[in-house]
Amino acid sequence: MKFIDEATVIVESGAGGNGCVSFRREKFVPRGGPDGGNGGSGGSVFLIGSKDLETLYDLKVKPHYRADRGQHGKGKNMHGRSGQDVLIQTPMGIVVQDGDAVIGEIMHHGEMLNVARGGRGGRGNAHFVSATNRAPRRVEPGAPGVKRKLKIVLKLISDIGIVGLPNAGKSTLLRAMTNARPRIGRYPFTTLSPNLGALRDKTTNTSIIIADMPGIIEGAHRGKGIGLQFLRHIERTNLLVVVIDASASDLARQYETLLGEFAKYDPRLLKKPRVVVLNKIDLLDHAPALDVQERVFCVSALKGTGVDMLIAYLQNAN
Ligand SMILES: Nc1nc2c(ncn2[C@@H]2O[C@H](COP(=O)(O)OP(=O)(O)OP(=O)(O)O)[C@@H](O)[C@H]2O)c(=O)[nH]1
Ligand SMILES: [Mg+2]
Repeated sequence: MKFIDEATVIVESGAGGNGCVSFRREKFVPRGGPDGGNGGSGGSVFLIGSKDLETLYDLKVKPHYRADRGQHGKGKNMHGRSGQDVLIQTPMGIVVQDGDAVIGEIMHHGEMLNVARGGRGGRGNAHFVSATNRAPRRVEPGAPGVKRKLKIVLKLISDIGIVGLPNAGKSTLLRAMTNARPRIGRYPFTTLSPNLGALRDKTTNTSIIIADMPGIIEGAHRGKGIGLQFLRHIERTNLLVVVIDASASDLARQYETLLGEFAKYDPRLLKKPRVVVLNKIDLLDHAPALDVQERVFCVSALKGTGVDMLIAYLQNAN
């Protein structure tokens, strides 16, 4: 299925039903009192988090949602039926915006967010009886529903993000560390959308979720390549694993290019803890060197060399 991480949906809540003007009419009760019921409230539209969904694909193909209106109140003190709510299932880890304003997030399974509140039902004339007015003709109309255009953005929830230039061996590293089986290729941009893998810790019986990102190239922050649209997914990670192809030339420049893109996209990314992985050491006959402040691991994701040490570090860091 296509990985869709952004969708626009139009949601519309139902209007409330009108209150009713009515007076009791019975054969031997000449002037029965007012008995107009209240209108029912309009249905609301809710988003609800589901652990079974991974993309916004469903919202992309069905972007319109509308809840029913409330029924009008009736005589004999009958209140109108409320309109049914509409529940839209979404993946977890979404941010919901109306224009530029963030109106909420859904982070957990079953978490609900009311994105279009149903209109209140109007009160019927029975409600307005008072000592001075025993036969009110006053009623309220139902409140209108609201219509909103929402932008929904999916940000993967992962603990660790693997980032790097194209072809550095990010997916191979994810494969070496987790149960995930992402595609691996000798050419750049093999990975077109993030791959998630779980790194299980058998002693504590917990998992760390690791996301392997598409390659980032110079100019990504301006939309070059495909890395940019996925940079936001790493906003939420606790730690970045920066993979560098140690068999290529100029490791320092690879590293600077990446950090430069982070800085231009969102400087907060640079504040995240990170480690550097010099990959493909099986192709070298000398130990690679990169002079940086961060912790550096030399590995061969393909052969598995050095991967255990990296795993131990990540498990302790999380
Ligand atoms: N010799 C060697 N080759 C490796 C190693 N890790 C990855 N490769 C190779 O490098 C190429 C790219 O690997 P990928 O894991 O697809 O790289 P990536 O960083 O995910 O690439 P994109 O998704 O395109 O950005 C493949 O041909 C891999 O087999 C390694 O440790 N040693
Ligand atoms: Mg890849």
